[in-house]
Amino acid sequence: MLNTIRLLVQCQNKQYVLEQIRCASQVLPQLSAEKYNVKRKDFATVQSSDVNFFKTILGNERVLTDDNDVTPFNIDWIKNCRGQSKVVLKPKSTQEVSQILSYCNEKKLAVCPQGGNTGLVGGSVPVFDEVVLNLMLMNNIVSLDEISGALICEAGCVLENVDNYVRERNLIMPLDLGAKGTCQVGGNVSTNAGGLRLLRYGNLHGSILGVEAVKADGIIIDCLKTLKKDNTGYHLKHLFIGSEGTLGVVTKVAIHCPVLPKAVTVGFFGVENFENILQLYKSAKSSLGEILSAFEMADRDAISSTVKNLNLPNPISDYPFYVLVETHGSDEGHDGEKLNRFLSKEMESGLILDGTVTSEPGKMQTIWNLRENIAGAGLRHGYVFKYDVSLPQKHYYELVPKIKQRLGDKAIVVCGYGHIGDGNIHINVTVPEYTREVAGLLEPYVFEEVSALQGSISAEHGVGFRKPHYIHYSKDRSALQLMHQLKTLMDPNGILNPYKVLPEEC
Ligand code: FAD
Ligand code: 2HG
Ligand code: ZN
Repeated sequence: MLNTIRLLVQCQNKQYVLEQIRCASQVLPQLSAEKYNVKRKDFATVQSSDVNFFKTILGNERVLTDDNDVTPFNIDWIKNCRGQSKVVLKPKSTQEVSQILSYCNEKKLAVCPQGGNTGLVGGSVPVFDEVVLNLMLMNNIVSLDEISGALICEAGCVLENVDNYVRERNLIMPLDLGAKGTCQVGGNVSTNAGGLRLLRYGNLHGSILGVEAVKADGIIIDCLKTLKKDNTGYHLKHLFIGSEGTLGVVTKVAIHCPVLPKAVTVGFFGVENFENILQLYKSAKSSLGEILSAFEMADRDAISSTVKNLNLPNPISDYPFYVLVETHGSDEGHDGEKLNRFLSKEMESGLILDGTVTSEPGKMQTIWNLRENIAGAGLRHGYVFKYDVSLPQKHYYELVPKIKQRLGDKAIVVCGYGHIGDGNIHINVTVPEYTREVAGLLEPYVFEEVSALQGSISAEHGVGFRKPHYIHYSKDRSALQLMHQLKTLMDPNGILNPYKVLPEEC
């Protein structure tokens, strides 16, 4: 039997296109429930009467039940997880979300909130037959205050679309990530997404001014303020930022947009060893100061496999490590000069072996394309084990050679790259296909090592379905107990994104 799966594929020109891929059913990812041996919780099963009720709210068009239509919503971006949902709902308003949740809560039907489905920890797809609540049609921009930079938009707005909208008004979104063409602002908020410029613009707990969300029982929580300062009681918006759809469905977001930089410059450098990257980072902070907007690193294997697998150009030749530096400032001549001076100084010192600096949009794009496509390039080998961890910077790269040695020829590529300015490394291990043997060599080993170094087992991608049973490596029991209490308070029937984030016991 052949199934048609729609997959989102990132192209060289950085657009995401919807590619129709026909593939044999056996290449569909294994069901998450079987792969990870999960027991279904005691929720109700969707009946035809439930579907009929959903249709009375949304109409026939926005209730998907056909297998071919539902399948893409059951599979995550890295094709690691596959749920078994039979119904996808596409609300267009907060009221509709409220009606749906109130009904599901009463009937004890589990719900999986979903945005662009670019999440990397299996949180965005069901595990069993949870109702998928996809926010893609809630995609209106509500308002923009061009003086304060406060934007209000619906949760289903695609990040790149919002960014384009505010750019036309001399502002930018405070976050940027490789999935920007597909991920939604609501998904970004729900995962507390970090991304490429967190170093400069901070994380979403700082940029989000307000949130509107719907609780499991359908009650709409209106915290949609656009004020920078508002100390009237508990800062409830923070409960929804990073809670990965387990405490409520985010329906609207108020976010502070910084000013569009007049000058942007990008440098791409070859570096001899990891210690030199750390020295370079220290030097960049002092030489570039307030204009530094990104400081990213990638090792040779990350870049060479991306170049090879996706046929992308590398603007410099082959080096053990690479660093991408970006500046956002207000004076092109001044900023370019600063970055060029930094390049000359550090080429002389030997920290930089070779490099290029550019302010030409096309050339900057080529460099960013290379960096942003690392995440998807490994999928060409078959299967990728992805680890997204925070470590003290001096220990940042230690795990990569250890994992290489541990796996030997069982891995095709083991590479490290990421947001070194934030201490966040992504370790990708590519193999021809998922095997329990390699999984067993990697987990819990990676998490034990991270914990021993006082790191976090999830820096920016979240806990999702893949990490609840490892969360104790980074969260104290007292904190986990409070998380459970909050969950019980806000979602007593546990219908919102079950099997995700919270461990069964703590
Ligand atoms: P989804 O994947 O649909 O959902 C993610 C989680 O949020 C799920 O638990 C889901 O239930 C929940 N959710 C989604 N929408 C809502 C809502 N409205 N209300 C309540 N819960 C909701 N992450 C980073 O932090 N930094 C990066 O640099 C980065 N780069 C990426 C690059 C690529 C190529 C890809 C594929 C992913 C990347 N990610 C990155 C991971 C991912 O977290 C982000 O892409 C994004 O924040 C997820 O948004 P989404 O709309 O796709 O959410
Ligand atoms: C990135 O920084 C993303 O490119 C994705 O966070 C990382 O896929 C990954 O491992
Ligand atoms: Zn990242």
